[in-house]
Amino acid sequence: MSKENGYSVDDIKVLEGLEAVRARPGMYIGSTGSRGLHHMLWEIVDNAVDEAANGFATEVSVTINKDNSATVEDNGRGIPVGIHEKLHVSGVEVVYTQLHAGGKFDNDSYGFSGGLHGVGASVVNALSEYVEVEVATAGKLYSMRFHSYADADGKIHSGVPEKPLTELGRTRRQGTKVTFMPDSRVFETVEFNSEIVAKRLRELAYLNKGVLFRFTDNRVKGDNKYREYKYDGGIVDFVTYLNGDKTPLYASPIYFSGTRSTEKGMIVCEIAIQHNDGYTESLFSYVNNIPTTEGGTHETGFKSAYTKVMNDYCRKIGALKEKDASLTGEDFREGITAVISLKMNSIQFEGQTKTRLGNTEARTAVESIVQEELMPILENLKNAELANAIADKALKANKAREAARRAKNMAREKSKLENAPLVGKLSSCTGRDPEQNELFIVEGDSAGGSAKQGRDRRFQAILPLRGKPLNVEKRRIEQVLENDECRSIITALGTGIGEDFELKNLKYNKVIILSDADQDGAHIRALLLTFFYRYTKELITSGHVYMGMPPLYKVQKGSEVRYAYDDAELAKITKGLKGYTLQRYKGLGEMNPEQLWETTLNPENRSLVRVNIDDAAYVEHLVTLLMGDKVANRKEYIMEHADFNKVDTFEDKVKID
Ligand code: 28G
Repeated sequence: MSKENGYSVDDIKVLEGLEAVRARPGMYIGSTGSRGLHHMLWEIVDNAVDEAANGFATEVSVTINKDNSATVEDNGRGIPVGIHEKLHVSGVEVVYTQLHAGGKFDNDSYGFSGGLHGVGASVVNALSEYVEVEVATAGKLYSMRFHSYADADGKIHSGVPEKPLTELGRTRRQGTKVTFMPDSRVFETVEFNSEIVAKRLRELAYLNKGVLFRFTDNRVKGDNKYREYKYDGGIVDFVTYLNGDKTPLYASPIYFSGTRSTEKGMIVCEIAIQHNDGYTESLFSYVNNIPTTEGGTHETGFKSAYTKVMNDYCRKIGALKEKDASLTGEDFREGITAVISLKMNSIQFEGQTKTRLGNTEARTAVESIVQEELMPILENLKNAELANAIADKALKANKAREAARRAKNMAREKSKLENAPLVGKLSSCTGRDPEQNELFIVEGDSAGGSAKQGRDRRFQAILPLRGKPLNVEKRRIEQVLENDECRSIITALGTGIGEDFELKNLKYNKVIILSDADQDGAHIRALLLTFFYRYTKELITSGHVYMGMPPLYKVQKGSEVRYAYDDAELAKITKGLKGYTLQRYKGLGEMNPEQLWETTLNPENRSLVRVNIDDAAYVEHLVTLLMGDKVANRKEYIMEHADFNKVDTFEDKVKID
């Protein structure tokens, strides 16, 4: 291959580099599952977004093609087509074959708008069956193709140029277009999920104001295949959207930004804030467009400076008197919806999922930007209404908490809870190994009864729920603790909730929600997930929460019984089958204990869906949509998604068992 296309010397090293990616894909893209597959797409999209962030492109288009390959296009300058001085190959080839030092998942330097793009392109090339790159620049169109193939010995050569960059002719376009086919020898799945792609593109559109993102899914027929996202208000629009189903306390979000130069380079910070009349804190932070779900120094900096500025303001307007104690950060963040977006160099990620920012210079920079920018906004007479609404809300929050006394009460309440005998609801299992044990939270007493009889009591515990669990969205923690259904869940889990949550005390490896496949069941599921999301988030992020999938149909012919979990499966089972009876299950209660065991409880046959918070912003939105004030919205949503089992709201559609 080297001789054939005139490549030899320099390339050998390059190819070895790409083969290292093949050998350990996880190091470079995190995993070879659905996440890793999508990461490939994000790598290419990032390059296009960088080009836009640098001010050279205004549009980024993503297309999922019929054959599951993906095409990304931008209208930027185009990857350089000139010959590289030292490597003697085109810029395109350099970008797609030179492995940047270290993998993204084992080192900590991500670029920031400053020309680092191309970092992940070679990784994508290494893990693709083929990559086609088209560059339109200075009136000319160029193209180049790379492929991965197995040689006679079965050895795989990755990301090999088929021939050098070729000039195809004249064009009036400008920019870069890349099509790649993820290699099915690498990935467990090669099917892109259009909801995941759409969500991410929408998020990128909010984070990169004014850039038009187009998304086409050519696997879909009809008018559903095309969407576009463009937000001229950037993160202000993002906050408005997040508050969309809530009642904001003032008309439009507060927005400010600033830059600080540090020893390690520039830090650019943008912040948008708007309070609503609820009690929860929704803070979403990003660094270089990457969500920092676990927070970090930038969030710490924001919180401390925000609390200080707000207290100063309250004193200035006399809402706090000299003798009054300052309000806490939590008081000021009750009902807050805020987005923080940072751009900086050499970012360091820490934490369990490597989504916490570690750079200390980010804390100082954000603190100083908030201190400098926020006070003038509050003091501007045009904003008096807004500033007073925030002060008022915090004072109320503080009062409601009744500071020390409430804290004491709560401590007492909690220890009561921990020692509370179980009031006959939970049927615990006999095994004492949390690793093996499973907790089923079952809708309704009758299904609960069947589950109790049908389960394997050695490792399966059953907690039946009477009626609907509390909607925790609109409650303070004290009320949650007073609610019987919530209390029995908390007691059963053993972890505690909120700030006291301790994953190591979890008594069950799997917490499985079992509800009917109808609207009521969907509602109960949403209520429970909201509860877990608000008070035991780590339970979800660490992958312990599942949804049980009861079958929808029973097909019986003579003594042979088969179960179908969806319509497709039913069609498969009944194809060519004659003289059978079909029963549609309307609820779990219709199954007897044996059937329930066989279809829903038995790890050998059942199918579980793991609940996963991939996109906290989206879940937040959805939880609000389903739980918040605006009942009309909620109805609409549920009606639209009558097939709630399949809505990928919280779940990754992975079959676990
Ligand atoms: C469509 C799919 C994804 C891209 C560019 C533009 C330039 C570039 C890309 O340069 C080499 C290394 C660091 C500067 C830069 C063009 C400067 C001048 C570019 C993309 C040179 C990479 N003219 N557009 N890479 N850098 N779009 N979209 O990949 O020093 S990648």
